[in-house]
Amino acid sequence: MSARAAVATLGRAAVATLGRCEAPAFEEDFVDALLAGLRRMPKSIPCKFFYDKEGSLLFEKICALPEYYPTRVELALLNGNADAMAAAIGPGAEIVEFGAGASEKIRPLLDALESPRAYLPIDISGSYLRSIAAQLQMQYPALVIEPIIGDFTRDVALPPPGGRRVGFFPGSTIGNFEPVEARAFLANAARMLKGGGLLIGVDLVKDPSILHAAYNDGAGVTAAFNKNLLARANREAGANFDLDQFDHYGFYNPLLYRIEIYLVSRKDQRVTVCGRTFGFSEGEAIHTEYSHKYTVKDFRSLAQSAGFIPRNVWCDQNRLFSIHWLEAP
Ligand code: AVJ
Repeated sequence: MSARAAVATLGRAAVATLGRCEAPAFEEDFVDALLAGLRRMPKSIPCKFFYDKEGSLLFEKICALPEYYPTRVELALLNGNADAMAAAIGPGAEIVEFGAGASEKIRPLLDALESPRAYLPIDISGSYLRSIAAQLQMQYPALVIEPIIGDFTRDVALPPPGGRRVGFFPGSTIGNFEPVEARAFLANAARMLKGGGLLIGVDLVKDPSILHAAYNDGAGVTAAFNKNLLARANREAGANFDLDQFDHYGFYNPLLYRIEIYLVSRKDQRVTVCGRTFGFSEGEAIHTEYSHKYTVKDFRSLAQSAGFIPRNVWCDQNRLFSIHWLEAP
């Protein structure tokens, strides 16, 4: 039963106390996922819920942090190799971006591509996406821009293709999936992009201390980004998390090639979410994110096993980050 259905069956009095659980369609998703995740053992909250308005702004701050190299290095790769990437993609492509965010990274490509047919940014953050798309349209008046509000980790309804369809999936967001899920996502993308391909950014395996610093910045922005999940629960799910009683904890697990991120309870405590009480023991963790890292070789074989033909790879000199061009046969 969904949280909203539960509220409906509890009747008037309950609705008054659970008022904030009566959320519009997109937040209802969050409330349901939050309740389900807190009932699980270990407790967890899916990382896609980081990106409400506050979270999207905090993520933009992360991208500007000295310790967080992925955004800077990937943008430099896109700027420095846009012509070669555009040549690989070919003329008349219809570009679909998965999780477009601020749509910053598509710009060097849009400038280099030969007569792109359309740009379809998909993002979960609706109002943000609309304003970004409107801004981009003013700068690219001739380009067909069709923003699609949706969750690309599920099936998104796309309009029928207007030509060769090419996916753009920067940021190493693929790293949020566990490898089995990453392969399923890629296999689905390969079907959807048949006859075209996928340009995808992938963060690389490297010295664990560099990875550790990237997710434990000195200014505490990553901690605030992580804790925003609890702040969001307070805003949208009638929760009463005390943000000072949870700590951000992130580390690199070198056996599984991934950053693991948690919120750890500082004490035994009870928290109310949407009228239900959840107990947290001292030291108990809520899992909030994985960020998997790959070697170039391992990512190419993953892509191949999902039905792509791996073609070009672009890497920076320090081998911090990679961008792969995968053909979808
Ligand atoms: C947007 C998923 C690529 O995994 O590096 C940054 C998210 N989390 N700092 C990443 C994130 C903490 C980011 N991705």
